[in-house]
Amino acid sequence: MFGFLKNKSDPSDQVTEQQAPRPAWGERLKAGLSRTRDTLNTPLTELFSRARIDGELLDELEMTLLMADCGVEATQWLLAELKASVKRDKLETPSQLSAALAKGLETLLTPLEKPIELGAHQPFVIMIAGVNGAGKTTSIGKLAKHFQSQGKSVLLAAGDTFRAAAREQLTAWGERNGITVIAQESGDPAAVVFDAINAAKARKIDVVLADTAGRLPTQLHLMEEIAKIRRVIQKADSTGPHEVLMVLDANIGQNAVQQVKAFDKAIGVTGLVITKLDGTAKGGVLAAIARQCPKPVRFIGIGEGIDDLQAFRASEFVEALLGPT
Ligand SMILES: Nc1nc2c(ncn2[C@@H]2O[C@H](COP(=O)(O)OP(=O)(O)O)[C@@H](O)[C@H]2O)c(=O)[nH]1
Ligand SMILES: [Mg+2]
Repeated sequence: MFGFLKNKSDPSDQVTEQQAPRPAWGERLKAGLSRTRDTLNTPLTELFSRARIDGELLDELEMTLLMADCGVEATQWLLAELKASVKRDKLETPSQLSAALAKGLETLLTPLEKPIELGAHQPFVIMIAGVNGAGKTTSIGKLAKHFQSQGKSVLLAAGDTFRAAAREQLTAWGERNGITVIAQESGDPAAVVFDAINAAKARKIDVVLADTAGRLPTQLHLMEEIAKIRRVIQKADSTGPHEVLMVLDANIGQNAVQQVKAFDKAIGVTGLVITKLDGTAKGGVLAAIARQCPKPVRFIGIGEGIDDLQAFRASEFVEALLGPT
């Protein structure tokens, strides 16, 4: 259930790891986004091969964008851009619209492209939040490796104190990868995170990644608990947390907007990780986020492997979604 965090005695993992080198990120992104890509491209190919641009074509284009979970607001925005572009650039054939759509989507998504910048603080404290199963713990493992590869030292706070198994798994994984994991038998996640920040200060660690248990925005006591974790981080380091990273499973589509708003209200979300873009047809949710709850998309996840999480780049994303095969 944990992908690379799985118990290493599972031989299937090791076999795949030792096989032929994996394709480059761009290729894997395209493959990962294939379900959203198909949802868009099958109708778009037909639309863009028509003889002329008319109202019917634009209506069908609208439906197609909605099917990929772009949401009403982003879809209206994209259509308005396209209509303006038809006039301004004197587009005549539907095939010319194709490039205009890609350009519009890139314009929409580019403001979300704001990579995380460490360095201003040491330790740089990153608090992770989200609902159960969104991919928080897995993403923490991937992020730890990502920061290590940039020469940063990393410490993990096992702040999901609800599941003992999760804590043990994280600790074992940390040991194998030379990453300190601060965990406690006690049930108080705020105390774990407080200890972790102090340990990181004492050891001059660059980045603290604080895991938290999953919770729904409707579980008010749990939302209050996570707000408390944030306050305790601030007590341990008055400049922190330096990033409040919300992890979202792309499969929830439009629900992402309400979730981001609710977590933002409770803990002040500063960045997003969108996981499981592989295997969902709802990749358009990034467009909805761009219009309805714009927060920097720091990373996107396209699989369970340790290197299946990378920084979000709008042009690369649009190319993988709408570019030639
Ligand atoms: N396909 C796919 N699975 C993922 C991705 N990220 C996480 N997962 C899987 O989602 C499941 C839940 O992840 P976990 O990190 O335990 O979620 P948490 O409850 O938020 O900590 C695990 O099986 C992960 O391997 C992703 O980008 N793609
Ligand atoms: Mg977890």
